[in-house]
Amino acid sequence: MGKKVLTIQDISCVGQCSITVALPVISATGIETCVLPSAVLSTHTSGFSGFTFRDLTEDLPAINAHWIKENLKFDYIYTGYIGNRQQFGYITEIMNSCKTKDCVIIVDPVMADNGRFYPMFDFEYAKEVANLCSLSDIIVPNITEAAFLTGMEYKEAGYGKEYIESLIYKLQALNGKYVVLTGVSFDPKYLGVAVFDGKVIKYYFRDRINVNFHGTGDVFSSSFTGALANGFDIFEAAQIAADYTCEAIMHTIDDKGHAYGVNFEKAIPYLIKRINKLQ
Ligand code: PXL
Repeated sequence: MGKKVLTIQDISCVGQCSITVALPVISATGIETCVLPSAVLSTHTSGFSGFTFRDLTEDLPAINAHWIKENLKFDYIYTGYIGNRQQFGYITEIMNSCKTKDCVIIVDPVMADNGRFYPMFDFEYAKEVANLCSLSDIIVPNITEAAFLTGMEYKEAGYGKEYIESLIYKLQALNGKYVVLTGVSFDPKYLGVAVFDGKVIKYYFRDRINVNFHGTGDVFSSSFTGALANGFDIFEAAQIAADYTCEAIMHTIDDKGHAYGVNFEKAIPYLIKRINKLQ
């Protein structure tokens, strides 16, 4: 039977993030993708004001009970934006009841960027996210999230390997397994990822594209999950995800007024070629 991914995050109706990215991107890699929406928002919460927020916490126990009855299991469980502290207990139950024996759990601890929490989140919320990370096989944070999860200082720039590697070792203390840290930059000209496979830390850098778009973390984590589910190892999957995210950004820089997300759709043919080793 083919591999199945379950992704748990919100539906932001408009905004090119969370499920509206994860579902098309992972599906495009040829992997069956199931969704568990944590909430439905009219837009995402960064750069829009007055968004609606329908919390779906109450639906989770019944969904879990049904999946248990149907004996539904997932080979990969990938979590992103959750949005409500009460949900973490239910999500843990769902993970425990719906994972296959070899299930890979990928936690993107979506809660912050550029040194700040997203609206509605704080260090109490971060504690719940840290608990969820402890159940994961792979944690995929940006540097702000890594700092908030570990209690280390957030540094925007001017740091060296020592800072990045102590963030990584502290994160790895949470799950005892693997860490993929995004947004790493030792030289302003380059931006990349640091990947810890439990043995060594490897880096992959691309030329920095000097524009800031929302939603690139979700594009990265979704394509990373898709690549892993296609049998690439954690470092190869991180390289594919970084390259795909750059392609998506490249398709967005000339699209004026489109800072709320990236045109990841235009780069899907590139992702498919990479997954099939045609490029
Ligand atoms: O891209 C992460 C994300 C996902 N979902 C919602 C968000 C954000 C980031 O702000 O607001 C609702």
